[in-house]
Amino acid sequence: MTVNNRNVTAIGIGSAGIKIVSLLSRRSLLIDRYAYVSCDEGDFSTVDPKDTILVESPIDQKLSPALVRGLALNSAKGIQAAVSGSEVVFVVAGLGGATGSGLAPVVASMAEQCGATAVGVAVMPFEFEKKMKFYAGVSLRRLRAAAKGVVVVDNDTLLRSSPEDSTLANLYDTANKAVVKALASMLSKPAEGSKSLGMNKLLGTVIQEGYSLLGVSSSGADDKAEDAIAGAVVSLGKLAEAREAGHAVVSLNADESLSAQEVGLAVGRLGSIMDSEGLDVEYAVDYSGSAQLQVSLLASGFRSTKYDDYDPLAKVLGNRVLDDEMDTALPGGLELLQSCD
Ligand SMILES: Nc1nc2c(ncn2[C@@H]2O[C@H](COP(=O)(O)OP(=O)(O)OP(=O)(O)O)[C@@H](O)[C@H]2O)c(=O)[nH]1
Ligand SMILES: [Mg+2]
Repeated sequence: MTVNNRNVTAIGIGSAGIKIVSLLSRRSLLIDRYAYVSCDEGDFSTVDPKDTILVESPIDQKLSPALVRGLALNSAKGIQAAVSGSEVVFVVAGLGGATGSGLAPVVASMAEQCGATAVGVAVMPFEFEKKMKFYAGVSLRRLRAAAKGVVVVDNDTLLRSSPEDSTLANLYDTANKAVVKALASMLSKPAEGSKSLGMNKLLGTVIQEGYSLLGVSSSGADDKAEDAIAGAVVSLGKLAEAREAGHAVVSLNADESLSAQEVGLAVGRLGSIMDSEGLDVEYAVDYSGSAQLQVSLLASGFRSTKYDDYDPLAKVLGNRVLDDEMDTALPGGLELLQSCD
């Protein structure tokens, strides 16, 4: 039986996407099936081999997102089989490398062609990964065009301390824990004593005009609900104008020391903290945490973000493109090549 009667699939793509989805798969969430796609077999070391799809790539060529997009056509059948029958497909990737940036938009559009609602989860590079920004920006634009909605997660906003005193592996590890905690809190199954969000409210927030951004924060202060919510707003404020948000979901993970009244007041004040009058807010509370309250804030409706600058070509060209997409240049589109059974 599927949870929520939705038949939900999560697909991890590339090194970061696979790590994040494999961590999610160990939790009990509103996700029925998991799959993993990459050009690099090494990415599959922690997942069940039957859930993997290897996109074969030539050994003598440096991969680029464009090359990977082309190579994905050879794996179309496998990708379609992974998404077929799904009502919702979450496509999770770190953007900025070749594999995730190339494959995420293709997998999202294949999922849509197979009748699913595709929702991207795009992890954006750390500020110091400057070389990754251009591919990340271009891929985010493509992913937003291919999927119904995209949750953008910024690696920098996931860290509590500065990156200077840590190895890259540690940074990724910390960021993964934070993003998995946030996504799991929003995709949790209904449980006794907690207030879960449910797929409809989550998708209702993500599938809106403009960008959807995920911010996280925590607090152990006396007024921890308001303190942590304000902290999450500050983290989103580094990416976009908080006041542009029209919809938001907040999930709080704490222990029994968090009072219902405190939650009600803090959530009720979110609109004024974000300076967004009429902000539509949904929330979830889970008491399985600790005295240190963790808040995840997903807000949508942002017209522009810092990522617009990652892809300067898009600003110059507006809606025009330099060259047709291979798939749109075909007389009947991509469907002519492979149909979804
Ligand atoms: N949060 C998090 N981000 C990661 C991790 N690994 C890489 N990233 C980020 O994700 C983006 C893409 O990196 P990768 O996932 O390594 O790239 P890939 O998709 O495997 O592509 P190639 O290996 O270049 O073919 C980069 O901007 C990194 O900042 C990870 O484990 N966790
Ligand atoms: Mg990789």
